[in-house]
Amino acid sequence: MKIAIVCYPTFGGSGVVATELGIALSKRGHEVHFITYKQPVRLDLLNEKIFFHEVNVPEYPLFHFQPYELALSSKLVNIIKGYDIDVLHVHYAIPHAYAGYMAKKMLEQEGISIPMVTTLHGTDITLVGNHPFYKPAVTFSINKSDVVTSVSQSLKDDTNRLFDIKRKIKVIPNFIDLATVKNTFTDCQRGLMASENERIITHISNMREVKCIPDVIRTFYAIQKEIPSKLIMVGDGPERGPAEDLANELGIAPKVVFLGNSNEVEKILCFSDLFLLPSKAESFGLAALEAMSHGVPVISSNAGGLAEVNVHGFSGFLSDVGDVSDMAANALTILRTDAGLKNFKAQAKEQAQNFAIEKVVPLYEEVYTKAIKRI
Ligand code: GMT
Repeated sequence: MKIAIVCYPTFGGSGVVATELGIALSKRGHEVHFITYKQPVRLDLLNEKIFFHEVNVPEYPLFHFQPYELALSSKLVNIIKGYDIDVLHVHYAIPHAYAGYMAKKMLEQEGISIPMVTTLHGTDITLVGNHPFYKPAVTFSINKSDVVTSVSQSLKDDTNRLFDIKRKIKVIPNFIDLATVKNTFTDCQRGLMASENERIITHISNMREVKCIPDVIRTFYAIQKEIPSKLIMVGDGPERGPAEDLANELGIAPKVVFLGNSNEVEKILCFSDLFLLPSKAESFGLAALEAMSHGVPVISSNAGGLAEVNVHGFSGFLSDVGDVSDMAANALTILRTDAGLKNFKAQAKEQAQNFAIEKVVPLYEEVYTKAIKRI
Protein backbone atom coordinates (compact mmCIF):
# COMPACT_ATOMS: atom_id res chain seq x y z
CA MET A 1 0.00 0.00 0.00
CA LYS A 2 0.98 3.63 -0.36
CA ILE A 3 0.32 5.25 2.99
CA ALA A 4 0.44 8.93 3.92
CA ILE A 5 1.08 9.60 7.62
CA VAL A 6 0.44 12.96 9.24
CA CYS A 7 1.83 13.51 12.74
CA TYR A 8 3.58 15.89 15.11
CA PRO A 9 7.30 15.48 14.50
CA THR A 10 8.51 16.47 17.95
CA PHE A 11 9.37 14.53 21.11
CA GLY A 12 5.68 13.74 22.02
CA GLY A 13 4.44 10.16 22.18
CA SER A 14 2.00 10.48 19.28
CA GLY A 15 4.81 11.48 16.90
CA VAL A 16 6.99 8.65 18.14
CA VAL A 17 4.21 6.09 17.58
CA ALA A 18 3.44 7.48 14.10
CA THR A 19 7.11 7.43 13.12
CA GLU A 20 7.79 3.93 14.43
CA LEU A 21 4.62 2.70 12.71
CA GLY A 22 5.70 4.23 9.39
CA ILE A 23 9.16 2.70 9.65
CA ALA A 24 7.67 -0.72 10.48
CA LEU A 25 5.22 -0.48 7.56
CA SER A 26 8.02 0.39 5.17
CA LYS A 27 9.97 -2.67 6.36
CA ARG A 28 6.89 -4.74 5.49
CA GLY A 29 7.02 -3.46 1.91
CA HIS A 30 4.63 -0.50 2.02
CA GLU A 31 5.51 2.93 0.68
CA VAL A 32 5.21 5.48 3.47
CA HIS A 33 4.97 9.26 3.11
CA PHE A 34 5.36 11.40 6.23
CA ILE A 35 3.75 14.80 5.87
CA THR A 36 4.52 17.29 8.60
CA TYR A 37 6.34 20.56 9.30
CA LYS A 38 9.68 19.02 10.31
CA GLN A 39 11.40 15.69 9.84
CA PRO A 40 10.14 13.49 12.70
CA VAL A 41 12.66 13.09 15.52
CA ARG A 42 13.06 9.34 15.18
CA LEU A 43 13.02 9.29 11.38
CA ASP A 44 16.64 9.07 10.43
CA LEU A 45 16.42 6.55 7.62
CA LEU A 46 14.84 7.95 4.51
CA ASN A 47 14.98 5.37 1.71
CA GLU A 48 13.06 4.30 -1.38
CA LYS A 49 10.12 3.25 0.80
CA ILE A 50 10.10 6.24 3.20
CA PHE A 51 9.49 9.80 2.08
CA PHE A 52 9.29 13.01 4.06
CA HIS A 53 7.31 15.97 2.73
CA GLU A 54 7.69 19.19 4.63
CA VAL A 55 4.67 21.45 5.11
CA ASN A 56 5.78 25.06 4.71
CA VAL A 57 3.72 27.89 6.09
CA PRO A 58 4.94 31.16 4.60
CA GLU A 59 5.04 34.02 7.09
CA TYR A 60 2.67 36.80 6.15
CA PRO A 61 2.36 39.87 8.41
CA LEU A 62 -1.42 40.10 7.98
CA PHE A 63 -1.88 36.76 9.67
CA HIS A 64 -1.69 36.95 13.43
CA PHE A 65 -1.73 33.10 13.35
CA GLN A 66 -0.18 31.34 10.37
CA PRO A 67 -2.78 28.98 8.80
CA TYR A 68 -1.06 25.59 9.20
CA GLU A 69 -4.22 23.53 8.52
CA LEU A 70 -4.62 25.25 5.17
CA ALA A 71 -1.02 24.59 4.16
CA LEU A 72 -1.29 20.99 5.41
CA SER A 73 -4.52 20.24 3.55
CA SER A 74 -3.08 21.70 0.31
CA LYS A 75 0.08 19.65 0.77
CA LEU A 76 -2.03 16.54 1.36
CA VAL A 77 -3.93 17.11 -1.87
CA ASN A 78 -0.67 17.45 -3.83
CA ILE A 79 1.03 14.43 -2.27
CA ILE A 80 -2.02 12.15 -2.46
CA LYS A 81 -2.46 13.02 -6.14
CA GLY A 82 1.24 13.09 -7.01
CA TYR A 83 2.11 9.76 -5.40
CA ASP A 84 -1.20 8.00 -5.91
CA ILE A 85 -1.63 7.39 -2.18
CA ASP A 86 -4.09 4.65 -1.11
CA VAL A 87 -4.80 5.63 2.49
CA LEU A 88 -4.32 8.67 4.71
CA HIS A 89 -3.49 8.03 8.37
CA VAL A 90 -3.62 11.05 10.66
CA HIS A 91 -2.27 10.89 14.19
CA TYR A 92 -3.81 13.37 16.61
CA ALA A 93 -7.20 14.83 15.83
CA ILE A 94 -6.21 18.49 16.14
CA PRO A 95 -5.77 19.81 13.49
CA HIS A 96 -4.73 16.78 11.45
CA ALA A 97 -8.13 15.08 11.12
CA TYR A 98 -9.68 18.43 10.28
CA ALA A 99 -7.08 19.19 7.58
CA GLY A 100 -7.33 15.59 6.31
CA TYR A 101 -11.08 15.91 5.86
CA MET A 102 -10.64 19.14 3.89
CA ALA A 103 -8.09 17.40 1.66
CA LYS A 104 -10.52 14.52 1.11
CA LYS A 105 -13.23 16.96 0.04
CA MET A 106 -10.91 18.82 -2.33
CA LEU A 107 -9.82 15.53 -3.88
CA GLU A 108 -13.44 14.43 -4.30
CA GLN A 109 -13.91 17.46 -6.60
CA GLU A 110 -11.32 15.86 -8.84
CA GLY A 111 -12.91 12.41 -8.68
CA ILE A 112 -10.34 10.97 -6.23
CA SER A 113 -11.56 9.07 -3.15
CA ILE A 114 -9.21 8.21 -0.31
CA PRO A 115 -10.04 6.79 3.13
CA MET A 116 -8.85 8.64 6.24
CA VAL A 117 -7.87 6.75 9.38
CA THR A 118 -7.66 8.92 12.51
CA THR A 119 -5.73 7.72 15.56
CA LEU A 120 -6.56 9.41 18.84
CA HIS A 121 -3.66 9.71 21.25
CA GLY A 122 -5.06 11.29 24.38
CA THR A 123 -4.10 14.91 24.77
CA ASP A 124 -6.01 15.63 21.54
CA ILE A 125 -9.11 14.35 23.35
CA THR A 126 -8.86 14.68 27.12
CA LEU A 127 -6.74 17.81 27.53
CA VAL A 128 -7.14 19.97 24.44
CA GLY A 129 -9.91 18.62 22.23
CA ASN A 130 -12.51 18.78 24.94
CA HIS A 131 -12.08 22.54 25.28
CA PRO A 132 -15.22 24.37 24.09
CA PHE A 133 -13.11 26.31 21.56
CA TYR A 134 -12.19 23.08 19.77
CA LYS A 135 -14.91 20.59 20.65
CA PRO A 136 -17.28 21.07 17.66
CA ALA A 137 -14.40 20.83 15.16
CA VAL A 138 -12.90 17.79 16.89
CA THR A 139 -16.29 16.01 17.09
CA PHE A 140 -16.90 16.79 13.42
CA SER A 141 -13.53 15.55 12.20
CA ILE A 142 -13.71 12.33 14.26
CA ASN A 143 -17.16 11.60 12.89
CA LYS A 144 -16.00 12.33 9.35
CA SER A 145 -13.03 9.95 9.58
CA ASP A 146 -13.51 6.64 7.76
CA VAL A 147 -11.92 4.72 10.62
CA VAL A 148 -11.13 5.91 14.15
CA THR A 149 -8.65 4.14 16.38
CA SER A 150 -7.58 4.89 19.93
CA VAL A 151 -4.45 3.76 21.73
CA SER A 152 -6.30 2.32 24.75
CA GLN A 153 -9.73 1.20 25.91
CA SER A 154 -9.64 3.98 28.49
CA LEU A 155 -9.16 6.61 25.76
CA LYS A 156 -11.99 5.07 23.75
CA ASP A 157 -14.29 5.31 26.79
CA ASP A 158 -13.21 8.91 27.46
CA THR A 159 -13.83 9.87 23.83
CA ASN A 160 -17.30 8.36 23.84
CA ARG A 161 -18.07 10.03 27.17
CA LEU A 162 -16.81 13.50 26.22
CA PHE A 163 -17.92 13.73 22.56
CA ASP A 164 -20.98 12.83 20.55
CA ILE A 165 -19.25 10.15 18.49
CA LYS A 166 -21.15 8.35 15.75
CA ARG A 167 -18.22 6.20 14.61
CA LYS A 168 -17.17 2.94 16.20
CA ILE A 169 -13.73 3.38 17.76
CA LYS A 170 -11.28 0.51 17.39
CA VAL A 171 -8.65 0.10 20.08
CA ILE A 172 -5.15 -0.53 18.73
CA PRO A 173 -2.59 -0.25 21.51
CA ASN A 174 0.80 1.38 21.16
CA PHE A 175 3.71 -0.94 20.56
CA ILE A 176 7.42 -1.40 20.97
CA ASP A 177 10.09 -2.78 18.67
CA LEU A 178 11.76 -5.24 21.01
CA ALA A 179 14.40 -6.09 18.42
CA THR A 180 15.91 -2.65 18.89
CA VAL A 181 16.15 -3.03 22.67
CA LYS A 182 19.68 -4.15 23.29
CA ASN A 183 19.79 -4.26 27.08
CA THR A 184 19.93 -7.57 28.88
CA PHE A 185 20.41 -6.35 32.43
CA THR A 186 24.05 -5.40 31.87
CA ASP A 187 25.43 -2.58 33.94
CA CYS A 188 25.39 -0.21 30.94
CA GLN A 189 27.98 2.15 32.42
CA ARG A 190 25.78 2.94 35.39
CA GLY A 191 28.94 4.13 37.10
CA LEU A 192 28.52 7.33 35.09
CA MET A 193 25.43 8.19 37.10
CA ALA A 194 25.64 6.49 40.46
CA SER A 195 27.92 4.62 42.78
CA GLU A 196 27.70 0.86 43.10
CA ASN A 197 25.38 0.76 46.09
CA GLU A 198 22.90 3.26 44.67
CA ARG A 199 19.65 2.50 42.83
CA ILE A 200 18.90 4.57 39.73
CA ILE A 201 15.38 5.93 39.37
CA THR A 202 14.31 7.60 36.14
CA HIS A 203 11.54 9.84 34.88
CA ILE A 204 11.12 10.82 31.22
CA SER A 205 8.52 13.27 29.96
CA ASN A 206 7.90 16.65 28.43
CA MET A 207 7.51 17.97 31.99
CA ARG A 208 4.09 19.51 31.61
CA GLU A 209 1.63 19.90 34.48
CA VAL A 210 -0.21 16.69 33.51
CA LYS A 211 2.92 14.67 34.34
CA CYS A 212 2.76 15.68 38.06
CA ILE A 213 6.48 16.43 38.22
CA PRO A 214 6.41 17.51 41.90
CA ASP A 215 5.11 13.99 42.71
CA VAL A 216 8.17 12.52 40.96
CA ILE A 217 10.46 14.60 43.18
CA ARG A 218 8.47 13.90 46.36
CA THR A 219 8.30 10.16 45.69
CA PHE A 220 12.04 10.11 45.16
CA TYR A 221 12.52 12.17 48.33
CA ALA A 222 10.81 9.41 50.34
CA ILE A 223 12.72 6.63 48.54
CA GLN A 224 16.18 8.11 49.05
CA LYS A 225 15.54 8.42 52.80
CA GLU A 226 15.41 4.62 52.93
CA ILE A 227 17.68 3.47 50.10
CA PRO A 228 20.76 5.14 48.58
CA SER A 229 19.61 6.31 45.16
CA LYS A 230 19.80 8.85 42.34
CA LEU A 231 16.99 10.35 40.29
CA ILE A 232 17.55 10.99 36.57
CA MET A 233 15.11 13.49 35.08
CA VAL A 234 14.98 13.36 31.27
CA GLY A 235 13.06 15.83 29.11
CA ASP A 236 12.20 19.47 29.29
CA GLY A 237 9.11 21.56 29.82
CA PRO A 238 7.47 24.19 32.00
CA GLU A 239 7.64 22.10 35.19
CA ARG A 240 11.39 21.54 35.02
CA GLY A 241 12.39 24.82 36.75
CA PRO A 242 9.95 24.38 39.66
CA ALA A 243 11.11 20.76 40.01
CA GLU A 244 14.74 21.90 40.31
CA ASP A 245 13.64 24.40 42.95
CA LEU A 246 11.73 21.69 44.84
CA ALA A 247 14.75 19.37 44.80
CA ASN A 248 16.80 22.24 46.24
CA GLU A 249 14.21 23.02 48.92
CA LEU A 250 14.11 19.37 49.98
CA GLY A 251 17.91 19.27 50.14
CA ILE A 252 18.23 16.50 47.55
CA ALA A 253 19.55 18.52 44.59
CA PRO A 254 22.89 16.63 44.45
CA LYS A 255 20.97 13.39 44.02
CA VAL A 256 18.73 14.65 41.21
CA VAL A 257 20.21 15.00 37.73
CA PHE A 258 18.30 16.94 35.08
CA LEU A 259 19.50 15.87 31.64
CA GLY A 260 17.08 17.83 29.43
CA ASN A 261 15.94 16.35 26.12
CA SER A 262 18.11 13.42 25.23
CA ASN A 263 18.68 11.18 22.25
CA GLU A 264 20.20 8.60 24.56
CA VAL A 265 17.03 7.31 26.17
CA GLU A 266 18.06 3.71 25.40
CA LYS A 267 21.29 4.15 27.34
CA ILE A 268 19.55 5.80 30.26
CA LEU A 269 16.89 3.09 30.50
CA CYS A 270 19.61 0.47 30.28
CA PHE A 271 21.05 1.53 33.64
CA SER A 272 17.73 2.42 35.30
CA ASP A 273 16.26 0.33 38.13
CA LEU A 274 12.85 1.98 38.35
CA PHE A 275 10.69 4.31 36.28
CA LEU A 276 8.31 6.87 37.82
CA LEU A 277 5.19 8.06 35.97
CA PRO A 278 2.69 9.62 38.40
CA SER A 279 0.68 11.51 35.69
CA LYS A 280 -2.83 12.81 36.33
CA ALA A 281 -3.87 11.80 32.78
CA GLU A 282 -2.21 9.32 30.44
CA SER A 283 -4.09 7.67 27.59
CA PHE A 284 -1.48 4.94 27.33
CA GLY A 285 1.94 5.82 28.76
CA LEU A 286 4.38 4.97 25.98
CA ALA A 287 7.28 6.06 28.18
CA ALA A 288 6.29 3.39 30.72
CA LEU A 289 6.18 0.74 27.99
CA GLU A 290 9.60 1.81 26.72
CA ALA A 291 10.97 1.51 30.25
CA MET A 292 9.42 -1.94 30.70
CA SER A 293 10.87 -3.14 27.41
CA HIS A 294 14.30 -2.39 28.88
CA GLY A 295 13.43 -4.38 31.98
CA VAL A 296 12.67 -1.34 34.11
CA PRO A 297 9.69 -1.79 36.46
CA VAL A 298 7.21 1.09 36.64
CA ILE A 299 5.69 2.97 39.54
CA SER A 300 2.79 4.85 38.02
CA SER A 301 -0.53 6.41 38.82
CA ASN A 302 -3.65 4.54 37.77
CA ALA A 303 -4.77 7.37 35.45
CA GLY A 304 -6.28 6.65 32.02
CA GLY A 305 -4.82 3.71 30.16
CA LEU A 306 -1.86 3.10 32.49
CA ALA A 307 -3.55 0.07 34.02
CA GLU A 308 -3.70 -1.47 30.52
CA VAL A 309 0.08 -1.18 30.26
CA ASN A 310 1.51 -1.54 33.78
CA VAL A 311 0.24 -4.60 35.68
CA HIS A 312 -0.06 -4.00 39.42
CA GLY A 313 2.28 -6.25 41.38
CA PHE A 314 3.89 -7.67 38.23
CA SER A 315 5.54 -5.09 35.96
CA GLY A 316 5.39 -2.52 38.76
CA PHE A 317 2.65 -0.93 40.82
CA LEU A 318 -0.17 1.60 40.37
CA SER A 319 -1.40 4.15 42.91
CA ASP A 320 -4.10 6.80 42.98
CA VAL A 321 -3.05 10.08 41.39
CA GLY A 322 -1.21 12.16 44.00
CA ASP A 323 -0.71 9.34 46.50
CA VAL A 324 3.01 9.92 46.85
CA SER A 325 3.43 7.85 50.01
CA ASP A 326 1.86 4.79 48.35
CA MET A 327 4.09 5.25 45.30
CA ALA A 328 7.16 5.50 47.53
CA ALA A 329 6.15 2.42 49.56
CA ASN A 330 5.63 0.45 46.32
CA ALA A 331 8.97 1.64 44.97
CA LEU A 332 10.70 0.43 48.12
CA THR A 333 9.04 -2.97 47.77
CA ILE A 334 10.70 -3.29 44.37
CA LEU A 335 14.05 -1.77 45.23
CA ARG A 336 14.79 -3.14 48.68
CA THR A 337 16.45 -6.42 47.69
CA ASP A 338 18.53 -7.38 44.67
CA ALA A 339 16.49 -10.56 44.23
CA GLY A 340 13.18 -8.68 44.35
CA LEU A 341 14.43 -6.09 41.88
CA LYS A 342 15.68 -8.79 39.51
CA ASN A 343 12.23 -10.41 39.57
CA PHE A 344 10.40 -7.20 38.82
CA LYS A 345 12.86 -6.38 36.03
CA ALA A 346 12.18 -9.72 34.38
CA GLN A 347 8.42 -9.32 34.82
CA ALA A 348 8.46 -5.79 33.38
CA LYS A 349 10.23 -7.13 30.34
CA GLU A 350 7.75 -9.99 30.04
CA GLN A 351 4.77 -7.62 30.19
CA ALA A 352 6.31 -5.46 27.42
CA GLN A 353 6.19 -8.50 25.10
CA ASN A 354 2.40 -8.11 24.93
CA PHE A 355 2.95 -4.91 22.96
CA ALA A 356 5.49 -6.28 20.48
CA ILE A 357 5.43 -4.40 17.20
CA GLU A 358 4.85 -7.66 15.27
CA LYS A 359 1.50 -8.07 17.00
CA VAL A 360 0.27 -4.53 16.50
CA VAL A 361 1.36 -3.38 13.02
CA PRO A 362 -0.79 -6.04 11.25
CA LEU A 363 -3.81 -4.55 13.03
CA TYR A 364 -3.19 -1.25 11.28
CA GLU A 365 -2.63 -3.04 7.96
CA GLU A 366 -5.99 -4.74 8.40
CA VAL A 367 -7.65 -1.39 9.13
CA TYR A 368 -6.11 0.16 6.00
CA THR A 369 -7.06 -2.77 3.77
CA LYS A 370 -10.68 -2.71 4.93
CA ALA A 371 -10.90 1.08 4.64
CA ILE A 372 -9.52 1.02 1.08
CA LYS A 373 -12.00 -1.69 0.09
CA ARG A 374 -14.94 0.24 1.53
CA ILE A 375 -14.19 3.58 -0.16
O1 GMT B 1 1.75 13.29 27.03
C1 GMT B 1 2.72 13.18 26.27
O2 GMT B 1 3.83 12.86 26.66
C2 GMT B 1 2.59 13.51 24.82
C3 GMT B 1 1.30 13.00 24.28
C4 GMT B 1 1.14 13.31 22.81
O3 GMT B 1 0.12 13.91 22.54
O4 GMT B 1 1.95 12.93 21.97
O5 GMT B 1 1.20 11.61 24.51
C5 GMT B 1 -0.08 11.01 24.35
O6 GMT B 1 0.07 10.03 23.33
C6 GMT B 1 1.00 8.98 23.65
C7 GMT B 1 1.11 8.06 22.45
O7 GMT B 1 -0.09 7.46 22.12
C8 GMT B 1 0.52 8.24 24.91
O8 GMT B 1 1.42 7.22 25.23
C9 GMT B 1 0.42 9.23 26.08
O9 GMT B 1 -0.11 8.55 27.20
C10 GMT B 1 -0.50 10.38 25.70
N1 GMT B 1 -0.45 11.43 26.75
C11 GMT B 1 -1.51 11.70 27.51
O10 GMT B 1 -2.58 11.12 27.42
C12 GMT B 1 -1.31 12.76 28.54
